[in-house]
Amino acid sequence: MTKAEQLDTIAVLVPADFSGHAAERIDRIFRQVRIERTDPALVTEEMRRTVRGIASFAGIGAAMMDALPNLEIIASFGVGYDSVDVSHAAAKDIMVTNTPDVLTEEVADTAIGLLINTIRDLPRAETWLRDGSWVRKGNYPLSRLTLRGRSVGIFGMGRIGLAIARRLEAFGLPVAYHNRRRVEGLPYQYHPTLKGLAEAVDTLISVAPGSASTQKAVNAEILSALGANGVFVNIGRGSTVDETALAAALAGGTIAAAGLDVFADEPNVPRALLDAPNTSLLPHVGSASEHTRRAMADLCVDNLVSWFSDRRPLTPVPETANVKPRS
Ligand code: NAP
Ligand code: 8YV
Repeated sequence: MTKAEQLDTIAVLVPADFSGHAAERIDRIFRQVRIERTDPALVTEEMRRTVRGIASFAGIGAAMMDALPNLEIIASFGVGYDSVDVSHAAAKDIMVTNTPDVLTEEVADTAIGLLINTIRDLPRAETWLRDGSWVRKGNYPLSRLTLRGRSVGIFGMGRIGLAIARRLEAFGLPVAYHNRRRVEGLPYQYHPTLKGLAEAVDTLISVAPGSASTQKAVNAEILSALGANGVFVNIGRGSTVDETALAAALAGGTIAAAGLDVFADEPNVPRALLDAPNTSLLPHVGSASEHTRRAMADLCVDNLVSWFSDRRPLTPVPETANVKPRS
């Protein structure tokens, strides 16, 4: 029997909202089982008996894992896996994989675009042209803020943080960062606390993962430390920000502007952030090009193929890296 014939007997559960390319590949290689959403109440007896893998955009909680006793692997679509209960997965010997590296440069490009949009007001300038204001009212007002002379702090100097830092270097801007651990060999100033970083810079870019340790880390104190000329950009996770404190800081002039690609309760964006004249907002499009989403889809599926054919994952998350295959 060939590997492909063996793989096509393996049931892989795919919730409805998923990448078309990944779903097509799963359908060709495995026995794909579709489900409307990741709700344990929708798990049938047949799924319970047969499903050994999940491929998903959406979060997978403990109850979903418990509903599938033969589940061996969750192939999560995306590098951030805060919506997967990885400690429960590790406790149940379920492998979790993510999609690092293949999206790093795309997300760093988006972060830089969002930074410039926020500081130079380019989306509103384009609206000015398109709605005829240029003809009727003349030139668009000069931007109050500039990237020139800024110093940038990166909260989360990992793969994407480093790709952002390299771009900023080419812009001639000094870069500093905060992680829990200093990264050896980097030419950027390390700050052991986020507050220390915010005090030292006027532009803070967050690309930190969502987790208990980063929950609302960017709060009123951090924004106040950034100062009145401060610009905050978030391309990491909305959960890392106290959005109420951010809206107040923007309204009261504690900081000058914010650019946000991610929000605490997506797709719902707080009214105060939507209405603020000093925000630039994107609907979580950091990695959202066809090119990069295809590469993420391939890595997501390749993890399933590698697990079920060679019994090893390609890109396990650290929390489940030691999970062993069941046979
Ligand atoms: P990564 O390489 O794992 O980098 C994460 C960095 O954050 C690490 O350097 C880590 O360093 C630091 N960190 C983690 N917890 C921290 C804490 N409590 N305090 C301070 N620093 C902390 O991950 P990546 O590939 O760069 O991705 C980063 C995140 O970007 C993802 O998790 C995801 O949430 C987000 N993302 C967003 C989009 C989008 O579309 N907007 C796209 C892709 C990724 P230490 O462990 O030393 O603290
Ligand atoms: C995707 C992301 O939007 O990789 C991540 O962590 O946030 C984004 O690339 C998301 O994963 C799609 O589900």
